[in-house]
This record gives sequence, structure tokens and C-alpha cells, in this order.
Amino acid sequence: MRCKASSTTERPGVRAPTSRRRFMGMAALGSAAALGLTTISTRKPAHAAGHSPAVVIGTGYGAAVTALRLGAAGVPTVMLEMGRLWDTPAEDGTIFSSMLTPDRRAMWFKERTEAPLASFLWMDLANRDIEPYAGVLDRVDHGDMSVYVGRGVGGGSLVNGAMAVTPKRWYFEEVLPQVDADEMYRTYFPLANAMLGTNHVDRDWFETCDSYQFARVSRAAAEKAGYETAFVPSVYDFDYMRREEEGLVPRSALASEVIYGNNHGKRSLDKSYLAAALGTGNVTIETLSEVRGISQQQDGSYALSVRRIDESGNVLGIHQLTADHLFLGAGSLGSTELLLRARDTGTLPNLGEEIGQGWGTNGNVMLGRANHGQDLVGSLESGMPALGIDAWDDPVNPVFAEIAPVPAGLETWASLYLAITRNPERGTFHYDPGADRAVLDWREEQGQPSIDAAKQMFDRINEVNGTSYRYDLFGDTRAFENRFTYHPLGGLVLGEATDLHGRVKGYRNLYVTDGSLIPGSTGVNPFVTITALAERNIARILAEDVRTRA
Ligand code: FAE
Repeated sequence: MRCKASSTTERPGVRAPTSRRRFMGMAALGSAAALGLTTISTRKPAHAAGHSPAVVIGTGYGAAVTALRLGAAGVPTVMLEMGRLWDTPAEDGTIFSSMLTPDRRAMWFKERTEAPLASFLWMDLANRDIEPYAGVLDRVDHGDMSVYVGRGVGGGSLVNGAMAVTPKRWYFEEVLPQVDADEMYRTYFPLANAMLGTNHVDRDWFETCDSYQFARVSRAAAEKAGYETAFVPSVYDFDYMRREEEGLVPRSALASEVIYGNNHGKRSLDKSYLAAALGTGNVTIETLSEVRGISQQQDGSYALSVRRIDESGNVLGIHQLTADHLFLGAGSLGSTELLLRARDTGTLPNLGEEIGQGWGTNGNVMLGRANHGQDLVGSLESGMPALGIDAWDDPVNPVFAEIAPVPAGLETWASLYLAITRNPERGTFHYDPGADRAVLDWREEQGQPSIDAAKQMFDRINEVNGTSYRYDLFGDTRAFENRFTYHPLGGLVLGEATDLHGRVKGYRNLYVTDGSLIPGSTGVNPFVTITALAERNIARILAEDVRTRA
């Protein structure tokens, strides 16, 4: 019997967006895309005179939550997003390009794609030369560390693996001890999951489908070594995925689509929070609009300088916008850079030394194992992980290793993992005036604790199974890749750079709402934590700081 993927159940006090509000928002997104507009709204934009009661920078998780709650409270709100809207098919009939045939849509102004799996059998098979364009995935290089981020309306939700994981409570309490964990686990984590559309894979289907053969092979190897695995909830619609495998609907997760966007199946933020935000009628999204500078005016409001570009990167102009309340949701790199620049160029001189501190990789390290010839993973691998090796409660060596796909469309005899480890190392940012950018101070050896932890787990798995590492995946002969992260966290840490609800110290009505609040680690994939924390913070800010009309 096949049952449907189950959705996160709604609980009392947990309200998913009304379908009418979301429908209106989706219609606004669709028509803006069809007409090629860079202003998306269900009503006349709220900032005709260059001023808005609230401005939110970015359209990722923290930003989307904040805009919805402001809009629902009747506060006219403008969101500024440096990337484009991803809602209209290109000439080939698809919105996004796949990992097997990436084109200019894949990356943010690069001449060649930069896939995290740099090689296969030491050959660079995954990357292609492309035309520089406002594509959906960016890799921001900071010396020994490269950070992957999403660009476009929806931020990281457009490119991520959709794994919607709530952290272990004991670890959350350790990472953010001043946050009321009872309230988070009773109210805000369930709210975040309901709003995001988190769902669970049907276990019977998982055990028999082709798409997760790769995960079952990895699970068997882990269990043989005494490790437990855990199913991972997702915001990819597992029921859609089942129908993909049955050939009933167009393929996305099963057509090697992940990091350059999914054409179907994924509940990215433009289909959840952002659609609901637009549906309030109070939220406007301006795309291809990068905030470059923030200053405070005499009356206490904030002035932003915003660089407008076209999709080819031509600068169309710099315009000014002012806001009474300013929310930074530009992600760990983006928000940290904006405040560092403002502090060090003197436009927000009261910002303190805590700006740019406490950054971490969530202990990310990637590795592959070579399987025995008979342990086939199959040629069909779902791009969306559904299982992890869960040893996070191990007091000696806590590791949560996501069993990741290699959706190459052929048998690879490889098992891939993105391990999340408890790496205590932290980086800091400084402002480089010559380049006018924030630079991350992080040395490659700071990733070594992540390698050591993952190695301990996977040495054991290899030993028990008689298998070995893959040395051909990361462009040279290394078995562990710790020079990139998908999970940048910190830079504007809660309770340090801000108060306990994201209010920036030294300034009134200036807030941080994204992953930069989290001090470098969540122990699991981070977007549910970012979303839940943003829900908690904006509830308090709306109650205490903002005059609402609702
Ligand atoms: P984020 O989503 O990064 O959004 C920031 C937005 O601000 C972006 O749209 C930027 O373009 C925009 N922006 C930046 N600077 C400016 C500026 N100056 N002016 C205007 N706009 C600006 O922020 N997490 C999970 O929990 N599960 C997963 O399965 C998972 N897989 C991942 C796979 C990949 C390939 C990647 C890259 C990430 C993955 N993540 C995953 C991480 C997750 O997407 C990330 O933690 C969140 O997206 C961070 O949310 P924020 O709200 O901090």
C-alpha cells in the first residue's frame, strides 16, 4: 500500500498561511515574472515617496518571516533583493537549469560553474563555461573558505537540499542558552515547520523506490558499524517525488535538479512565506536591488543606498530609500558586511566590536566512500536527501552526517555525505576599504576538527564494511573537503551584536533577522532554526517596537 507523504500537523496556536493570501501572492509573483517587472506587489507599491515604515533587506528565511508578520500587522513593508525573481520559464521551457547541463542561470556572475563536487575520477565533468548572469547560486570566496549562498527571491530556499531539521533540544539550549527553549519547542519550531510546509517521506515507499537506493546502501553500511540513521523531514513534496518516479509528472528532484534550482516539487519561500507576505497587500519586493550603504538620519530613520542592476549586471542607477524600521535579512555574509561597512566607514559609528564576530561553518565537511561492486546505488538518485547518520548524541564524537546524493544519472559506486560536526573554531570578518567588502578571517586548519570528527565516524564505517574513501571528488586527492560551507552562521550573534531579540546594539529600530544571529553552529541543517528564531523575534518586536494597524 502506498500512503501519501504526511505533512507536519498543525497545532493549536500554529497558523499556516491562509490559502487566499498565498494565492494572491502567488498571482502577484506570476504576473510580475511574466511582465518582467522588478517590483512585485499585490497593490500600489508602499514607498512612492522613497520612504517606507519598514524595509527588509533580502528575501531568505529570516527576511520572509519578518515581512509576512509586518505585512499581516498592517505595516507597509519593502523588501530589497539583489537577485532576480525565478518564476518564468526561459526559452527552453524551464525556469532553472539542471546540474547536468548548467547554463548562465546556474550561477551569480561567473564565467564557469563552481559545483561543490569538483571532479569525478579526477575529471571536471560537472562544470561548464557560462555567460556571466544574475544566476541563482553564488559561491563567495574568502581565501581558505568558500561560502555557497542562494541569490534571488527566496534566497537559500531556491538552491538548498530542502532538509527541514529541528535541532536537538539539548544542543539548541547549549548554543542559545538565553532563548526560552520551552517557547521555541512549543510554539516557534512547530509554527516554522507548518509555514514552511515540512513533510515526511512515506517509509514504505522509501524502502522500495529506486530514488533512495543510494540512501539504503549507505544506511546498511552505517548500521553494520553500529550507527543509527534518522529520516529527515523536507520541504520538497515527497508525494510529488513519488509521482515523478512513477512517470506521472515532470521530474525535478529525480532529474538532477538541486543546487541550481528546482523546477518542480520544492516548497521554496516564494511558494510559502513570501507568497503569504505579498498576499497581505502590504509587502512589496524590489528585485535586482542591492543595498550598498546604510546611514541614520537626524530624525532616527535609516537611509539606504540601493544599487539597481539588470540581469546582465549593468548598473542602472543608485537610488535612495528611507525607513523607520530596518531589518537585515541578507544572510550571514550579507548582513554582516552591511553593518561592518557602516561601522568602519562611519555611517553607523555606534556599532560595537561584536559586529563580524562568532562566524562558523556549522562544522560542514564533505566526503565520499567507494562502495563494493555489488552494492549498487543505481542510476536514479533523488536530489533531496531523506536520511542522515545520527550520532549527534554521542558525547565523545557528535556527528550528524546527511546521506547526500550524487545525481549524475549513472551508477557511481559512490556514497556521498555532508557531515555536520561540532567544530568549536570561529571566524571573524574585517572590512577591507580598498575592496569595499567584508573579508572573512578563516584558516584551512580551522576546519581540521570537522575532518577529525568525520574521519572517526567514517574510518569505523569503512573498516567494518571493508570499504575506503573516494579521493577523486574534490579536484585533487583529498578525501575530506572542508574548504566550503553550505551553512554560514553568525557574524551578528544574538545577545552579543544584538539584544536577545535581534535589536542591534547602539541603534533603535535596527534589527537582524537571519542566520547571522546564530553563533556558528546548530548541529543540523539550519533553515528551520533560522525561521523559528525569526518568528520568535518579530513577535516581540511587533508587540513592543512597531506601531501596527491590524
Ligand atoms: P539567505 O537565505 O541566504 O537569504 C539572504 C538573501 O539576501 C539572498 O537572497 C541574497 O541574495 C540577499 N542579499 C544579500 N545581500 C544583499 C544586499 N546587500 N542587498 C539585497 N539583498 C541581499 O539568508 N539548509 C537547510 O536547513 N537544509 C538544507 O537542506 C540545506 N541545503 C543547502 C544546500 C545548499 C547548496 C546551500 C547553498 C545551502 C543549504 N542550506 C540548507 C542552508 C540554507 O539555505 C541557509 O542556511 C539559509 O538560506 C540562510 O537563510 P538566511 O535567512 O540567513
